[in-house]
This record gives sequence, structure tokens and C-alpha cells, in this order.
Amino acid sequence: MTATVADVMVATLKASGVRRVYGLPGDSLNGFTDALRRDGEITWEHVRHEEAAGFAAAAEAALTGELAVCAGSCGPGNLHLINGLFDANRSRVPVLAIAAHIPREEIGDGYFQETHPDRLFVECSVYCELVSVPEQLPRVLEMAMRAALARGGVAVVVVPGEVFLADAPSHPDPVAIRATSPVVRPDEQSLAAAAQVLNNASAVTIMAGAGCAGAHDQLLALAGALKAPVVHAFRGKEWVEYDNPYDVGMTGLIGFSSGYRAMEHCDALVMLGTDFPYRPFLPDRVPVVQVDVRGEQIGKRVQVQVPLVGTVKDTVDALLPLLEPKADSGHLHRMTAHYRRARAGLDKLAADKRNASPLHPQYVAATIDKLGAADAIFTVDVGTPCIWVARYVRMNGTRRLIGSFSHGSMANALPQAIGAQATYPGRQVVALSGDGGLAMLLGELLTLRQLQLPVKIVVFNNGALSFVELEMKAGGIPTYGTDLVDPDFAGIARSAGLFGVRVEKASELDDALRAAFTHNGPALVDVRTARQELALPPKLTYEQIKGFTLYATRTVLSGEGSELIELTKTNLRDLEVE
Ligand SMILES: Cc1ncc(C[n+]2csc(CCOP(=O)(O)OP(=O)(O)O)c2C)c(N)n1
Ligand SMILES: [Mg+2]
Repeated sequence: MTATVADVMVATLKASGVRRVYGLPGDSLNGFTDALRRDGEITWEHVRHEEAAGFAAAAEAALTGELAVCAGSCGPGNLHLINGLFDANRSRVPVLAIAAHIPREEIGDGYFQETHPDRLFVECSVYCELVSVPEQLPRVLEMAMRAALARGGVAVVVVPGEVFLADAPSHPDPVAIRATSPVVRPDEQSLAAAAQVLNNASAVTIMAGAGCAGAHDQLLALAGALKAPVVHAFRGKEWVEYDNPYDVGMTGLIGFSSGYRAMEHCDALVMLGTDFPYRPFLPDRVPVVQVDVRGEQIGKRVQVQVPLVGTVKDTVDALLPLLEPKADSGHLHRMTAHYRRARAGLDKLAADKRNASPLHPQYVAATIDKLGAADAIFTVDVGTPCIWVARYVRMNGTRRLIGSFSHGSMANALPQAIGAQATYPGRQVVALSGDGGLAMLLGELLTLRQLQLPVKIVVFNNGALSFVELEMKAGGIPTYGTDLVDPDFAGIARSAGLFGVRVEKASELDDALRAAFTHNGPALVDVRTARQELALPPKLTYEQIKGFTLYATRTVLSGEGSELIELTKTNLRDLEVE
């Protein structure tokens, strides 16, 4: 049999180290899936909703730094990929999406299932092209793969169904297209300017993000020379927080006070590989040195005195010899002392004092931290689970943490766990899910069973879209439209062939988690958590206090005063409230 265009695709992917493709088949994709079947080396990771394929590929790419691949059939099939692809692209991880298309001669006539993927995916990709003739394919595919890897993002190759099946154009052996790690550092003049700013300052703070991956030594050396406390953005947590005597925690909407304080009290700021988006949490009127390998990222959030274009690792290596090590560690000591106090306060909230029922989510997260493997991969749903993970699940340089940190989509944790577990079958993968998030892609429980992925899901089941309720409270809006009438998720898990257990009381949690974590297969622990748990941001603005007062008043006036009593009971733990 003559090789088809799809065979060339499979050969190129294989030569480039691709081991699996996440997706869901369809007529227009048959040429490709059949080529995978005939080849037999790349596995087909069959999900139940294409969005999960996008998230799974994004997680794999985030974990390995290498290209991950997903595929969808024409029209609605690949349209379902879109939210996962937005997440991958915004997290700047290399994902190739193969989007099958309707027959070429029908494009533009409103044909069955017609969409225009080459237009649709432009906004969530760094490269997006339609392959109109078979001869185009080998080169378009290679360009797409290189774009995804070199620019960090999604590349979409749109292929009409019959093109997959066409005879392959004559083509030399496929080349391996892999991730590279170039050395990128700023010019001498910029480095000298940065050194001057930092040498003149007496209270430098570092804000560190995901760009610090692979640069832990450099981060610590820089903080040591500058006697600088290190604040991190959420995506930086896994690279920054561990073994770090300069760590003062997070700032931002889900951060805590010490991170905010360290930004507020600095007289110069160094931003290292971060696109932290919340401007009110960044200091104004202090000189800023910002390091980013993508020059266009610099100065987006705050006015920057000295832009340094380079990787964090290479830039800090080049900058360090120009810095005069600081002798005064007053700023550092004040900030780390504040952090220790803030940390102690947070730890107190996680203590299991009263055999609580429903459970305090802080306690659930702290117990997952305690019982989770030293090399666990955690995925966390957007919603309040992010708050609890940020505060209570500790990183150690080996553990990994994946979320929808830039795109902020719900329902990410389960499909990301699918990608993580498919990539690392031997590692413990724990998804911390919201009840809203889990329900949104609930069908993926079936994927765990079908692909025999031993993912452990812990559901923070608070019966509500709780994060939105927090936002409503801060905005002075009575709670509305956020109730969730949930089923017994543990029962659903069991009927889908998973291990499932429900936890109603704090005293049951340890045993349930241990049983799930040691179970030889997928498992779900459904934990009833308090709905009215407050998570105060580090900086309470006048507007927020006003908003909360307004919420309380309006809630009482609308006859829902019992909600306020529940809120008080949940949050005033040392008081006996009847
Ligand atoms: C796809 C999507 N829809 C809506 C939102 C807005 N949103 C952010 S958090 C959240 C609530 C999540 O609820 P749940 O998963 O139950 O977690 P909880 O906050 O209750 O712990 C919502 C609706 C979003 N981020 N993504
Ligand atoms: Mg919820």
C-alpha cells in the first residue's frame, strides 16, 4: 500500500518523540486515526469530550516541555477542542492540534458540519494553517511543530478528510523536531543599567513566576545577593517556593498578606519570568527591572525602568557579577518575619479542631499535602480549590502543579490529570476538583476507567460555585445562581468502575485518602466541604469592605439572613455559635 499523507504525519510525529495523541474520532479524521492504528506505536488516548483532549495535551506539554498532540474531527469535533487550546496557548506550552476539515470542494457552501477552523483557531494559536493540497502537508506540519516549540503555544494544522487519505507526496525521511534550550541573555549595557538600579536600592523585592523553571539556583543566588524577599505568582509556585529561605508567599487575589506587604514596602522590584496580571498588587513609583525571554512581555503590567530580555537562568548568571552584595538584610528579615506570622495564621485555619462536618477546605488541602507522594503531580480546578492549593499544598522541586492559571477555565483538573497520568503512568496524579468543575466534564470519569489511568480525584464538594459567591460578597451582590444540586459523586464513580468514597466528617478524611491513594486504579474521594468559607485577599480595599457590608445588608433584607449565620459559624471557629 502506498503511504498516505496521514502516514507521513504519523512518521514525523514519531520521529519527533510524540508517544500519544488525545482525541475523539470522526469520519473526516478516519485517515489519520487509521494511520495511527496501522503504525501501532503512537497510542490513541480516547477521551469523551474533545475539550479534555486539549487540556490533557496542555498538561503533558507543561510537564515535559515537549510537543503534545490532540486531534478532533471536522466542525463540532475540533470546535470542542477550543477551550483546552486556549488554555495551552495562554500557558505557552507546545501543543499541536490536528483539526480535520470538511471536503475541500465543499468549503464555503454551508456544507454539513462546516466551520472554518483556520479562522476559528487563530486567536488561540501561534500558527494555524489549512492544508489545501497533499504536497503542502509535510512542510506545513514541520512549520507548525517548530512554531509550537519555538514560540511556546498551540499550532493548528487543518486537514480536509480526503487529504489525509491522499497518496503521500515524495518526501525525504521525516526529521525530528524537538524542543531546544537556547542561551538567551541581555546585552552588557542593559545589564549594567539593571545593576545600577539594584545597587542603589536598599529594599529590593523579587516577584518570580513560571519563567523561573530550571533556575532555582540562580533565583536563590540573586535573592541572597540582594537580600530580597521573593514573592511568587501562582504559576511560579512549583519553581519558587521550595527550599527557599527568601520565600514570602503569594500575592494577588488568592494570595496572602506577606506577599502583598513585600511588594508594598520595596524600593525596587525585580520581576523574573512573570506575567502576573493584577496591577493593583504591583508597586507603583519604584524602579522595576523585568526579566523575560519574550521582550514583548515587558512593561505590560507596570512601568519598567530596565527591560532585560533573556531567560531567567542566563540573565541572572550574567547579572550577578555586576551586583554589590547587600549587607543590610533589614527588609528581608521584616518580610520573612511577617511571612512566618501569616503562615502560622494560615496553618491554624487548617487545624482539625472540632471534628468538623462539613470539613474546612483548608484542612482537606493540608491533608492531601501530608499524604500525597513526594513526586506527586497535582492538578487543581479553577475556583476555590486554587486558593487551598496555593496555601496548603507544598512543592519540593519534584512535585508538579498544573492548573488553568492563565486562562482560568473551570473543569481543567480532571482532563489535565488524564494527560499527566498518560505521560507518567508510574507517578501519583491527584486532581483537586470543584463540584462545579467536575460536573462540567464528568464524562471524563469514564476515560479514567477506559484508559486505566489510576488518577485520584478529590472533590471539594461545597454544593455551590463558591468562588463566584466570594466574588459576589466582595462586590456587594447577594448570592444568586450559584447553587449546585449535586449527586453522590462517590456513587457515580463506583458505578463507572472507579473506587469511590464519600467523606462527611474530618475524622474520616485520612482513611479515605489513604485508601484512594493506595488503590490500584482510578479513585474518587467526595468530600463535603463548607460552602461559606471566606478566603480574604491580602489587601482588603475600601471597596471590598463596602461591598461585603452591602452584601450582608442586602442578604438580610432579602430574607436570607440564615446564610449570614452559616457564614459566621464557618469562619469564627474559636467561637461557639449556635
Ligand atoms: C468555563 C468557566 N465557566 C465559568 C467560570 C467562572 N467561574 C470561576 S470559578 C467558578 C466556580 C467554580 O465552582 P466549583 O468548581 O464548584 O469550585 P468552588 O469555587 O465552588 O470551590 C466559576 C463559575 C470559569 N472560570 N470558567
Ligand atoms: Mg463548588
